[in-house]
Amino acid sequence: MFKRAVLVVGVALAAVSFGGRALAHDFTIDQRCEDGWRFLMAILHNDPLGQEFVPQMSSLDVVEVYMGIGSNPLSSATVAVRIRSQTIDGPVLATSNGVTFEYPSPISYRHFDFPSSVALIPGELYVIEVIQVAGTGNAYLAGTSNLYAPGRFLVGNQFSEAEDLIFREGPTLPLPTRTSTWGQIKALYR
Ligand SMILES: [Ca+2]
Repeated sequence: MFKRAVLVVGVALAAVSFGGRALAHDFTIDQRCEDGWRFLMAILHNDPLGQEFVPQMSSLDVVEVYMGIGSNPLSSATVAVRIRSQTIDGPVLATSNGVTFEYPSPISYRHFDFPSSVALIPGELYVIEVIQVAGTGNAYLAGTSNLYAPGRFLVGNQFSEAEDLIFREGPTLPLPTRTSTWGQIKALYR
């Protein structure tokens, strides 16, 4: 029991020390479009911006999008991700925690967590909408050619069959479970 209590305290301290920053963690990737970027799209000047996807799993906890922030050294941008049903103006099923990026934040996979697990119906169409909720920095999304067949890239209420955003999404990995025999437990206290 003591060992377990120490472990829990350690995790709590680690969480506090990261403050409000998004802490990337492992998750199971369900849908993905991964590539080097071929175009960049500033959120503030092109919204709404999104990407259709068709999950094969029944929930998601994480969306990662390939993005960065340019502009000037004094700028920052707070960005969040919405999950919508069917279309870019469809019902909002969930909104992720906001993540603030300070200049310079080079293009890389940026991690967005949701306050609670988002229930999805496998095979249905959903949209990842990326929004800039605060800051004047130029947060931009990175995309590529049409490498994700199940969905389209959405920009300014239009869609593109020729391009996709670079993204990945899925549920958090289940915690590994360990089975202990009574003999192993007794051995800890000898
Ligand atoms: Ca596509």
